[in-house]
Amino acid sequence: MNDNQFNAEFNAELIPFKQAVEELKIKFKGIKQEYVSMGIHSPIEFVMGRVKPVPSILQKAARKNIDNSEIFTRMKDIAGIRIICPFVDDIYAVVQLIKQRNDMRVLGEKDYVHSQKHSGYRSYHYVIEYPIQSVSGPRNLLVEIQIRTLSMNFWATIEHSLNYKYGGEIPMPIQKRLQRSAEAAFLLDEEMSKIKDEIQEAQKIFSKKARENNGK
Ligand code: 0O2
Repeated sequence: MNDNQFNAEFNAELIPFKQAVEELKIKFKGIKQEYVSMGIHSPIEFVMGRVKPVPSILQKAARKNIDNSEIFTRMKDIAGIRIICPFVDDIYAVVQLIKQRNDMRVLGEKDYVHSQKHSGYRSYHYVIEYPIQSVSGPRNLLVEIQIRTLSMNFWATIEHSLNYKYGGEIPMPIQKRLQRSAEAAFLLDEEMSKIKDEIQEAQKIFSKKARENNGK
C-alpha cells in the first residue's frame, strides 16, 4: 500500500471518531445549557473535543506497541473530550453525571485529581465506550473524557506546549517551576472552593442582569 492509499484509509477510519466527538460535545454542552436555563450552578463551564492528529496516533501506537491493525480498537484517546469545571467539587458532580448515563458505558477511570502525576498534572480521566451508527452498522468506540478545573486546564495546556517545545524532555529547572506552579494552581482551586458560595451568588446576579439586558 502506498502512502496516499494509507492516508486515505486511515482518514476514513477517523470519520466515526469525529462523529462521536461532535455528538458528545453537543450532549455535554446541552447539560450546561439546562443548568443555566434552570438558574442552577452548572458543574460544566465549557466543553472541548478533538480527534487526535494522525502523526500523534502513529507515534503513540509505536510507543505502546499497538499494531497498526489494532489502533482503532485499542487506542483509548483517538476521540477525546475535555470538560472544564469551575470548582474541584464540580469534577465529581460531572463524574457522577457520566456514570449515570445510559448512552455511554464507563470502562475505566483514573483520578489524577487526588493522585497527581509526578509532573504536577491533575485531571480526572474516564475511558468510555460510546455507540455510534455508521453506514456499515452500529459501532462501539473508545473515547477518553478528561475532566478538570479551569486552573488545572491552564497548567496542563502550558505544560503540554512546553513538552512539545522540548520534545518530551523539559529541562529540570523548568520541570521544578512547573511542579511549583501546579502547587499554586492547587492552592487557587482550594481558595476558590472556600468562597464558592460567594462566587456563585455573584454569577447568578450577573447572569440575571445579562438576561434582563438581552430581553430589552
Ligand atoms: P495528547 O497530546 O494530549 O493527546 P493509556 O491511554 O491509559 O493507555 P496514557 O496515554 O499514558 O496511557 O494515559 P494517561 O497518563 O492517563 O494520559 C492520557 C492523556 O492525559 C495524555 O494524552 C494527555 O492528554 C494527558 N496527560 C497525562 N499526563 C499528562 C501530563 O503530565 N501533562 C499534561 N499536560 N497532560 C497529561 P497524550 O496522548 O499523552 O497527549
